[in-house]
Amino acid sequence: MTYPNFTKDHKSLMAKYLTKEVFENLKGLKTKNGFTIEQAIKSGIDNPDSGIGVYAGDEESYTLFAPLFDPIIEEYHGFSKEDRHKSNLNPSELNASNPDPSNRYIISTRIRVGRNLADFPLGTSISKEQRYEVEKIVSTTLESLDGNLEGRYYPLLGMNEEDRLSLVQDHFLFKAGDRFLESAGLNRDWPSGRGIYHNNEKTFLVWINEEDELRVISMQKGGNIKEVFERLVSAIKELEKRMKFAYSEHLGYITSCPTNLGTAMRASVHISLPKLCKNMELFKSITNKHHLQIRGIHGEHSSSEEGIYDISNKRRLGITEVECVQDMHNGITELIKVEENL
Ligand code: ADP
Ligand code: DAR
Repeated sequence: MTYPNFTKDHKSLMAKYLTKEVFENLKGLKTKNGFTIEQAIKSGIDNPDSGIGVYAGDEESYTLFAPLFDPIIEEYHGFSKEDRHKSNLNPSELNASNPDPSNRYIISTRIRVGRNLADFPLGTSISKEQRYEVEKIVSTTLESLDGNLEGRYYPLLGMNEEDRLSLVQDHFLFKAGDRFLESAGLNRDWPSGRGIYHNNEKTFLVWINEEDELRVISMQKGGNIKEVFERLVSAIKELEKRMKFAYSEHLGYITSCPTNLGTAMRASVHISLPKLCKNMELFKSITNKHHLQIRGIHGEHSSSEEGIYDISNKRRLGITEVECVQDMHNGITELIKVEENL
């Protein structure tokens, strides 16, 4: 492999930190799963508009290719190679009364974590057979759950296209064909080995084998952030009794994209801010202050519709799960206060 021919359009952190020297040091290396730097950076080369531009193939990638991953992790998370992640999944430490009890602004709340099985490579380098094994282990474990987590697994293979589109449109299911995931090798053999588990109320859901092997999701209408977090924590605790997830003292939960390391948590609301969205400078000054990210309502790389935005925590590594949700709650509380005073 020769040094990539970056153009002026390649603005990702990978393009910034993959100097010729770093490339020469890494280009001949392979992890025990055979994952190479060439595979890690392919998405960022194919998609110049990538923000990050790199994916790991396994936990070992983060140490073997550290000369590239470390500066990216430091810039995105403000987390140095000497830092150690910490976890706190105790909802009683969350100070989060409903910021919108009359449901004037918050349409829905969703908190998710990514997880990957400890004894398998990540989706970027997993084989078809291993992906099937992950699907079987996870779906069987989920279907053993009871109480408010009880539900059913729906494989994507063979799913009625109308049902699939309706689940995506209603924000329950991942979209298909993401070009960033495609280049990273995360869509190989699509749709086999992929699917969604959910309880009858669709307030507890798990995606299997999309960007990570599990995306564990708690969501509901309205702004009762604490209740959404409590349900997610009880689900995580049930799953951690039954499965071993890839975790490191330094990086926390291991994920395919470095932006999701640590808590692997994204706590978001879909919120309507019709006045504030006309003053994006003020809007962004508040989200920046609370380390929040603004997205469109159909997930990443989508646009907002009718002044409705997806607002979520940006920081995931080096802060705890409680702090991720607290970031989001505090920012949303201030956004609503400013919207009411406009
Ligand atoms: P992820 O949060 O898993 O990283 P995305 O940002 O792509 O992924 O969102 C995945 C799906 O979840 C999208 O359909 C998006 O509309 C939906 N979603 C995200 N946040 C919320 C929310 N607060 N309420 C309802 N749906 C949401
Ligand atoms: N394509 C990646 C996405 C980065 C963060 N989002 C994730 N992991 N879904 C990029 O470099 O933009």
